[in-house]
Amino acid sequence: MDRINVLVVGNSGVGKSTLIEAVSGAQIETGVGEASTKNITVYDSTTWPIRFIDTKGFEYSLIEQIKTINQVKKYSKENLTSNDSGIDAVWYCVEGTSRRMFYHNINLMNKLLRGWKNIPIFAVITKSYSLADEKENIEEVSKAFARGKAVNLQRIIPVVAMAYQIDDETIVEPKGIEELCNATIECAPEAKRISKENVARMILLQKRHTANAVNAGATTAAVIVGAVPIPFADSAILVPLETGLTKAILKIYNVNIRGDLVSAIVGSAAITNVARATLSALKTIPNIATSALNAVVAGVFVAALGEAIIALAENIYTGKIDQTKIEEVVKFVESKIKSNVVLQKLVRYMGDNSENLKDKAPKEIYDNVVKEITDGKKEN
Ligand SMILES: Nc1nc2c(ncn2[C@@H]2O[C@H](COP(=O)(O)OP(=O)(O)O)[C@@H](O)[C@H]2O)c(=O)[nH]1
Ligand SMILES: [Mg+2]
Repeated sequence: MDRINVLVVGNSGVGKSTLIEAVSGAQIETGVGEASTKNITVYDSTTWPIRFIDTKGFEYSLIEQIKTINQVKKYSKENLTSNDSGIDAVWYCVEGTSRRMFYHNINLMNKLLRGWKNIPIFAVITKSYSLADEKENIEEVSKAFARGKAVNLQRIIPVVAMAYQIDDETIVEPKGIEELCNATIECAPEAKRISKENVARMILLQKRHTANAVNAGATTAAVIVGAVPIPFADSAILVPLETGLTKAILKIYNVNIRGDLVSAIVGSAAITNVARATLSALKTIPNIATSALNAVVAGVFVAALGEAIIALAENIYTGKIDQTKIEEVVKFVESKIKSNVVLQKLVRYMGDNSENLKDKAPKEIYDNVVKEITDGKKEN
């Protein structure tokens, strides 16, 4: 099937680039001419049949806005042929935290895209961190469209493209991306040819991509938290982070979290003992500061937990594991963590390389360890 060409517009800073990067497999398309496309960046997703045209200059300067539109037109004419304009849909991005600007911004986008009649429009409310504001935001966007000239508005979708950390234990998990991509491909006439199985596969890949991004963020945080000079395995220092991470991943997979599921996992002695045992084994390694060892174990352990939770969530999502059987769930997570390659090979690797690693910062040691161990895995 041909790609669906989606033009992404909205003020600078609303989160257009973050949104596109949050789409699974979205990679910058190379070979797009330089000077004449300074205000646009093109991405193809390898998961979704979508090509994104990311734009700059949609605010303040009218000249930049017109330049951008002209670049889009030129690019479309030369590269996209699916219909007259080449553009199959537009994502209008407005920021969830600036409701007062909705009408002004939507009106502006309508004016700038006036040439493209009847093009399907998706209103994206970016940075929709506040659930309390969601309903009113949707209503206000809807009113803003009603007040202007009629356009082909398809859907209004609140989105969080990247996890947003409110406090130690509260992460606003990403949401809305697969809904937005799915609705977008559905509006294309060719969509009829995509099988249900393929759509389900895209959605699962998207969830996995989103969950991995959340895990990467939590892992970086764990390395920082772990570097404090308290032996973390003996304290509760990582619990808030692990709790937030576990909840966020389960939510991405629409798992309805039952009361004690998360605390049963995070508080499981069998699971905590894996981290503790790793840390004791590492204590015998010379050269590297205890705080750096703590930091690396914290990072590796949280990453392993995150990967285990992703595996768990996928199994629950696809109906292979029953989340109400808490004992079974905890056993599954425990076995996944124990079979984590990085965690298994960490002690040996650090021992063999302590001389090279000793002067590096914790995050650098962590990145090095993960890279070397996982590269080794591919060769074996
Ligand atoms: N945590 C979080 N930050 C976001 C999100 N969307 C945008 N941002 C932040 O907002 C800023 C502007 O985003 P960017 O994508 O560059 O906006 P653009 O100018 O429209 O492309 C960046 O610092 C982003 O990290 C989101 O969903 N979650
Ligand atoms: Mg940008």
